[in-house]
Amino acid sequence: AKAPVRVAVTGAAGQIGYSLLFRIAAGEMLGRDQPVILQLLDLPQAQKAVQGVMMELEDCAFPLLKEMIATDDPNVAFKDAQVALLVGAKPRGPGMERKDLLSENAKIFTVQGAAIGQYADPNCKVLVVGNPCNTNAYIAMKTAEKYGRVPAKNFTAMLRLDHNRALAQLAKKTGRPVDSFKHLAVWGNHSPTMYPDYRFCTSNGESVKDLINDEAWNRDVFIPTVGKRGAAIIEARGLSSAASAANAAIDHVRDWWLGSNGEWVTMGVPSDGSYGIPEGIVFGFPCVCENGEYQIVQGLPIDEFSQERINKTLAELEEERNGVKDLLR
Ligand code: NAX
Repeated sequence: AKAPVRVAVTGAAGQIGYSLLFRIAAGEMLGRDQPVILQLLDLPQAQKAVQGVMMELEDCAFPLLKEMIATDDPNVAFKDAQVALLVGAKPRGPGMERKDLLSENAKIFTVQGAAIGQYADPNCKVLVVGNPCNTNAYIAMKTAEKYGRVPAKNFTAMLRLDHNRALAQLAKKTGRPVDSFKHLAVWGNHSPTMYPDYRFCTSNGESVKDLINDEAWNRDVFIPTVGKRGAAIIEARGLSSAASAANAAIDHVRDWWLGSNGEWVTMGVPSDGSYGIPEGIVFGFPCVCENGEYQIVQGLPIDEFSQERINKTLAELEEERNGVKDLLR
């Protein structure tokens, strides 16, 4: 039997946590033959709720769930973790400016980045879900870097929900099954500036761009619908996306861990300079995963329209990075 993998999850008492933990314990993330140990982090005031979630996990009698711990100490939660899902974050409160949100979260992600950098498994794969996820991942990466153990490339942010949302819109538009689409990309920040890009997308070998053949729909319907989907869910549900976010987190880590079988998946990863994105900026790129590593898909032509979109989402990320510069000294 395989040795259990330690999976740290932060924000374990939150709504995404409630959709996520049961699926991890059921083997949907790391494989149906992979035992797991859950290391759950949440704030002191949420510990009682975490205990409740653990009681329910216990009551599922999952064969793969070997052990669980709950803690409010990041150094304990990330100890020897091979996968870390950073879901917990400070939500934007009433009257809070974007820059307050950034700096409040910067504090959380410097602490957690330091804990990962010192105590996690040196190959720990980190996925940041908590918003603003690209910049939070950047902060955790930069902080962890100081300890020289966990490589910068292991710090990723979740663009997969945007990728899945884009797939769903394409399926609706064309009437084709969602799993017929290959080679979709979402570039940039997990924010309304992201650029979902179906120029390279195929369905059963046919060009989706040719099938749709409607640039106005791309510009005026598709891109804004995907970009504003999070807000539309809040408007309808009175709560932000949770089950679909948990599902995307499972997809992201599963493909990274087990491989994407040659298929493109969107991941927010620290740029290596690809497509002119400055090194280190955590940016949504089309990636292919194999043997536990991701590679950014190279050599895609970027036309003028796409370059404008990429520049816009990049400018936002550079502004976010500048906003937290002083905290990273
Ligand atoms: P909830 O407010 O339901 O839960 C958050 C949990 O995190 C709470 O239990 C809270 O006590 C905990 N927490 C807060 N600060 C913490 C810290 N420093 N350490 C450990 N735990 C901490 O939020 P939920 O709906 O679960 O969303 C979590 C995060 O995901 C939010 O930041 C949200 O914006 C973000 N999202 C990101 C998405 C993406 O695609 N990247 C989509 C969904 C979601 O909006």
